Parts: sequence; structure tokens; C-alpha cells
Amino acid sequence: MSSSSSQTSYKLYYFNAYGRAEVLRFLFHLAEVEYEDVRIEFADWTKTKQEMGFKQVPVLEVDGKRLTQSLAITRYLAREFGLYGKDNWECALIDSFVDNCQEIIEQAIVIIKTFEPEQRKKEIEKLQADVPKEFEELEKLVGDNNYFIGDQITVADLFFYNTVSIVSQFASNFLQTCPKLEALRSKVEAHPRVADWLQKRPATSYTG
Ligand SMILES: N[C@@H](CCC(=O)N[C@@H](CS)C(=O)NCC(=O)O)C(=O)O
Repeated sequence: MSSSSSQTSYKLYYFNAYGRAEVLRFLFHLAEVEYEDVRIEFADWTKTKQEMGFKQVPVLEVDGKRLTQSLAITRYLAREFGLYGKDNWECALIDSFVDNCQEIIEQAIVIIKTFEPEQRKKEIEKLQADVPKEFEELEKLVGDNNYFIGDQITVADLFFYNTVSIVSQFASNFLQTCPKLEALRSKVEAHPRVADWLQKRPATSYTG
């Protein structure tokens, strides 16, 4: 963990939703680092949007400096909190795993953004047909370690767990042919700090 983490002031801006910010909240909770979890109400967004970099969230403020892009923020916090790999190769393996998960998430986001009922139904069917194959590819990346890398939980495990949660809104049984991933999902969920956040986190009506 960075020696400066305990004095650093963090402010995370996102909607009152899980979506692209929840993995960041998991990271803070695992590292036991305090932050201000600013949850913007959708009704206030038109005004608040103007104050956000690239007019989007999540945005992370670190001692008053702002960072955009959820994956950049994810990696920054993982590095700060010691939840990344121990060398460049492990970090690259984690990046690859996370980026593959992100591609799956993007398919779910298409559904979240599609309001026309027929089109939405088609997008859901597409996701249900495609994601099991994509998880089977991810399964091949998981070795025989306790977690994705070694014996310690990292951002890869948290990101994967969050991906499964997002996809579960639209599909079920998609890990049926992926025993290693299913075991990883259960292990992450049973991690004491993850379990604690799952129990404590505010419920949101909008999970995407
Ligand atoms: N590539 C960006 C995408 C950010 C993004 O699409 N944010 C959405 C919420 S998930 C947003 O701000 N939507 C409101 C808007 O664009 O007005 C990232 O990963 O941070």
C-alpha cells in the first residue's frame, strides 16, 4: 500500500447505482481506506454533468485533483492499495483479465441503455447467447491458484465478481461450464471484506 494513502483525501462521484463505480467502492472497502462516496441523483444530473470531466462519471478526486475513466481509476486505486500484481507480468495478466471482463460488461450496458422493448429483448437474447462462450474463454485464463493471481485477492477478482453481478441481471447459469470461475466467484463473495461490503452497501433501485 502507498505510504501516503492514509492521508490522502478521496472523493468518488457516481450515480446512486453500482455500475462502473461499484468495483471502486469494493477496492476502498477492501483496503479500509476512507473516501467520500458522492451519489448523484439522476434528477440532478443535467446540472452536475457540466462539472464533470468528459461530462461523465465515475470521477475520482484525489486531494482535489480529478481522474476520469473507470478503468484508469480502477488501476490507480489497485496500485495505491496493493491490490494489483507483484510485478509487471502479473499486472499485465490482471489487465488482460479485467479488459476481457469489461468487454462483457459493455454488452450488458447496451441493454441498460436500450429502452425500446423489442430491441431490448433482442439485446438480452444476444447477451444470453454470447456470454457463456466469453466466460469459457475467461475460464482458460484461470490457473490453479487460490485467487486469479496467487493466494491474495486482487482487483482482477473484484472486477470479475462485479462483472458476474452485472450480467446476472440479464442471464442465469452462464458459469455452468466454468467450474474454476464459479469457484472463484464463491471465494470472492466469501472474502470477509467483500462479504462485509455486500451486507453494508446501500441498496439502489438501479443496479446497472
Ligand atoms: N468510458 C467511460 C464511460 C463512462 C460512462 O459511460 N458513464 C456513464 C455512467 S455508467 C455516464 O456518465 N452517463 C451519463 C451521461 O453520459 O450523461 C468510463 O469507463 O468511465
